[in-house]
Amino acid sequence: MTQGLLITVAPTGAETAKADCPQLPTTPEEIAATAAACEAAGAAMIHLHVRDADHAPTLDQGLLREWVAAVRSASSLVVQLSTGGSVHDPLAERLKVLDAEPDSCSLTMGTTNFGDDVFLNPWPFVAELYQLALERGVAPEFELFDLGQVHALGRLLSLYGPPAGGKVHCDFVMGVPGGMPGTAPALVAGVAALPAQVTSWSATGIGRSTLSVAMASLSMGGHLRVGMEDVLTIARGVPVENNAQLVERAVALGQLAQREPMTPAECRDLLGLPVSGATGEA
Ligand code: KMH
Ligand code: ZN
Repeated sequence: MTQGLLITVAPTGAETAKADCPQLPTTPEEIAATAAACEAAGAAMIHLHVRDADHAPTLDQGLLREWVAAVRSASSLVVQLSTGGSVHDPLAERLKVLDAEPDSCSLTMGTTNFGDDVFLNPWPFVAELYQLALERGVAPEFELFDLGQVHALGRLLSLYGPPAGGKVHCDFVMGVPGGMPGTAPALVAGVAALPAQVTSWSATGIGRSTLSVAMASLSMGGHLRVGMEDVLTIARGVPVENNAQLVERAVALGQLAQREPMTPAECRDLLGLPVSGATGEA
């Protein structure tokens, strides 16, 4: 039996300006259309960063809820809200993201230099966010930007136990200037260091590391995250047209590895979420 392939799409992020990339989805209407197209292409989960009317990153509670509703009305995708936000978002606002009732949330396991900025994730914040996710039944996806964060995940799980559904899913985010490189040896080291409680993992490579990380992940039985949060070119000098194009490429890579895309219901099972819990799912 072949192992299914979870494809998560991260369509927007917090770093790219709409003015620099008009095809970046930054409105509820564009995110709904993106969700539908990416689900049709083979994605099962969406990692969302929300933008305001000026296309700027925001953690406004009303907009978070509006974007979650937009995705749920247009698709069955598992909705993961970013709690990372932008490097400028205060920790207190990042904790409130869970009030918007996503299925899943990102949870970064430590502070990382992020280009010229700092992506702040002090231990007390990580622990509080995890306990909040446990209380709310939100499935965390542990984001791992470097090897130290892989070890921090083991510490978190031994202190507070696994998520409510018993599944531990994490995602290697590689190639960020300041984090681990987007290379096969780095991924091999990261996977070797995963705590025993981890039940599934995916990987994404930023920028030009996207393909090498995707192929390394597939070769090790991992899952994939793709999307315009992480890469804006489909080949050197060729801009991505839309997020579905990146999902289609991930599906094609998976098929070469004899991995068929997971459905959103299969993704819910992978994350330990109730399978019938999502709006829009039978
Ligand atoms: N935008 C980055 C500073 C996450 O979504 O949780 C953080 C980030 C991670 O993208
Ligand atoms: Zn993100």
